[in-house]
Amino acid sequence: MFEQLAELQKRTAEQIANSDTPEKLNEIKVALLGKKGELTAIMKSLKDVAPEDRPKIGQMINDARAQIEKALDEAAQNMQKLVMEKKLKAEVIDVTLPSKKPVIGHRHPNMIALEEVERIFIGLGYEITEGPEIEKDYYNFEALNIPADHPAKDEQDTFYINGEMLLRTQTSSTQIHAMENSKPPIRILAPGRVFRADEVDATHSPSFHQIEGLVVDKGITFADLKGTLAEFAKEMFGEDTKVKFRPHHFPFTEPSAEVDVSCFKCGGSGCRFCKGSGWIEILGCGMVHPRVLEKCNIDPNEYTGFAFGVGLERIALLKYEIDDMRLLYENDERFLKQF
Ligand code: 2U9
Repeated sequence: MFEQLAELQKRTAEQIANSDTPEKLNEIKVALLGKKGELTAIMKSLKDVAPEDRPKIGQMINDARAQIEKALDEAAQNMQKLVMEKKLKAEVIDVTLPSKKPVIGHRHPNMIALEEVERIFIGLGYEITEGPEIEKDYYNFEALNIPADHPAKDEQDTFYINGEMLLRTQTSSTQIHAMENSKPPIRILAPGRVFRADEVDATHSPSFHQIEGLVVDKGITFADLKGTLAEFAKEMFGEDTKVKFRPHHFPFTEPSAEVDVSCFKCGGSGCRFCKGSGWIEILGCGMVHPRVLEKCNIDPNEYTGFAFGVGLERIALLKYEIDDMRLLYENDERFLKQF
């Protein structure tokens, strides 16, 4: 028995020394101390030993078992230490290396242009108002004096959600809410996203942004509108910029006009930028139609108002000399960082 145990201890020590994974150590442990293990079998055979020899042999088996368990534990600990050392070496961090520079984003040309327009009108005493992108037909069309048979109401031009709700085609609905909820004097600027069922090309997109202005008070005339937009054009495009009003038609304003600014590239003499005409069309405007005031419970005999609308992308394209609107929607950092 003594020799058997000594041989077992020697063999196990060799096996432990040759193990290089925790799994192998576990295999050795099971083979010795498991239910059907070699040492377990020796312990079971103790009952066949003569009673007077049992304490001594029992002690020997227990010593051998303790020694093997200790050797297995030590080997496992060493192995863990080695694994940890290897891991730490592989993950060594050089704190003296320079860090990666974070990529800083850029303000979008739309945003730069919007903030510039807002700055100008805030300076003229306007408040910025925003409204919902999903609107009732009433706020987008009916309250703006756009009749049921108007071509803009066609499903080819407007995204309808159902019979009553739609994606707004202009931010004017925001101003209708403002007129319903407050009394004149009103002086507001309504920027926001609008939607039209347009195909994408260099100058069209199904979703773009508008900035609309509205002033309602006693004694507001077309002269106030002209003065306001002349001032805006000078601040936005340069002190020498002139404005030209051409008669136009909108259902929500009467009279209505389209406004050109003198070309800020050539000063009006004609160039590639203004297609030789010396003028660039930038916005639409007019005196708020009396029917629109009436629908908002504002007496058109007591109050008058003017309104204007401008496409934000159009301003950004002109001001930053961008020739394709699609560039404004791609968010390519190489494009954006130029502004
Ligand atoms: C109310 C009454 C009237 C806003 C106006 C325009 C003229 C106009 C276009 C510019 C380019 C739309 O983005 S665009 O395609 N807009 O020409 N907008 S007057 O008139 C209003 C607004 C609110 C209550």
